[in-house]
Amino acid sequence: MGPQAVNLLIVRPIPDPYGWRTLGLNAMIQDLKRTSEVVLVSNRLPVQQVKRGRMSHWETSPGGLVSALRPIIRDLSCTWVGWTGETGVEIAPFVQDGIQNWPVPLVNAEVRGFYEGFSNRIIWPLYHDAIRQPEYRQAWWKPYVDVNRRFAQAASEAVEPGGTVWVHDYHLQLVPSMLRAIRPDVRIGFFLHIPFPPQELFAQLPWRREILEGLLGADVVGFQTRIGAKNFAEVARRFANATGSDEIVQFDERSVQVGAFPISIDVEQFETLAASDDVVSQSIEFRARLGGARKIILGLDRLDYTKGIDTRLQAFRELLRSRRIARDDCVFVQIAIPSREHVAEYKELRVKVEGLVGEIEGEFGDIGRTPIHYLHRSVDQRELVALYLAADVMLVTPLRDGMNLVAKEYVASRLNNTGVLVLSEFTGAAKELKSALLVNPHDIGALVGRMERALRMPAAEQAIRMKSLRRTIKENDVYKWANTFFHTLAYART
Ligand code: ADQ
Repeated sequence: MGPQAVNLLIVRPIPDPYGWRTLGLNAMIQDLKRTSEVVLVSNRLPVQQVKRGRMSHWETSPGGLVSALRPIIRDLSCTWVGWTGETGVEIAPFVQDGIQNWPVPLVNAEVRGFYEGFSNRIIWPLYHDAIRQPEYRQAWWKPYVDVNRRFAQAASEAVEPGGTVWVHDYHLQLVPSMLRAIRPDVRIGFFLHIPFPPQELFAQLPWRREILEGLLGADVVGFQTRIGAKNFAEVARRFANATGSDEIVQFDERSVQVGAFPISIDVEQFETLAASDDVVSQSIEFRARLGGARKIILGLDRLDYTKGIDTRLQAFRELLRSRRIARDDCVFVQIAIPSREHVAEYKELRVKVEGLVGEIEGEFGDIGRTPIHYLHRSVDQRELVALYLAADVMLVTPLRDGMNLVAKEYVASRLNNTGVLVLSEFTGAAKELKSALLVNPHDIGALVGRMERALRMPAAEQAIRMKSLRRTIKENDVYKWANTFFHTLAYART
């Protein structure tokens, strides 16, 4: 997946959301677009732009979705529709690693209304149990509709007659019905990566009927868990006049198949990395740098209030205060990847987390020895696996999470069946990874107890649990996930 030259890159400022259409470049761009049998649509494209001086090129972003889909789409003509992450620039479609990338332009005002506003301050908190109060601001609805329409339009131009379009995630819930209105000939799938909330919460959404009608434009609507699928079917019947069962919902004289498709990871890829010499030696070095015999507890997340990083830190402080584990016997490493830094709740969370880290250091640190290491940055994949190998205990304690891939990545990396996964009951992953030490992350006392138990767990029990976890993830890797979804979509009764 090395860098490749861009086929054509046109980057120029655009004066307004639609102004680019008048720039006179449209005819040239049209010539370069080819239609595809399969079109994937997600908020972000699977590529990132790497700039060196005045030159720039695209690289495929590391990530489960691209690697999961590549074997399936390899022999098909495939297009990916999405935003590049840059505003105010127009970029023509280009091919990278055999996939045609079809950029959808956004301007700053849209990023504020569609992305930071409607998607991340209404849908994200509401769908995660409303653990932060959603801000139902009317002004964010229009940009959400407008941007969804632009994505639907792009998908409709990209797909071949009778082709398949797979739409991803909460930013694009209106795309299925908008696309169906333009292209009734295509098969449309939708997959939600985050939880779908129960009726009592979803009912709050001022645009609940419109969102449901948007999703019901798909032939298959997929969720991470059975409960998410059931919640959706219930609200579709209650608020959108749909009928039918939890599995086949009837709407607008069509059948919509609803189901659970728990996402996973490329298990083999993690196993290969975990067995490679450089990763193993880096993990040994991490261990030595962290204090040799000390047990290592690891947390690794996007810095997001759903991930329970603050309560996890409070629990670690309680554990040290209680002296149930001596401060010299363990060390906590928290890696937090920066995320949505323009959104107020995320700024507040950073202040809170960094405050707690400081308090723990102040209370339990010593000259030359700290009980906690906190990194506010991303790590590359080899470093990531080296950390998983070094960690005796992995703490995955979100207050709510659609799936949580970190838990699966840790398990995939533990080739020698050692290590303990402490996993929140409120993750999708907990439905599958039943041999983990499950915990209610809202209960700090329970978290403290689980941490202690994990740190003291005998090797024999670790091995039994880890073997069972590894069996589970090997049976359902990301290839199976993508295959199952495509298969369901291909055979859906419509
Ligand atoms: P996320 O909320 O981003 O995903 P998660 O499933 O844990 O959560 O995936 C995070 C990914 O980022 C993992 O692959 C992890 O390795 C990586 N990562 C995290 N911190 C990192 C760091 N500091 N440096 C480098 N990499 C880091 C959303 C939903 C989840 C759902 C996924 C997939 O919120 O519930 O599991 O999509 O559907």
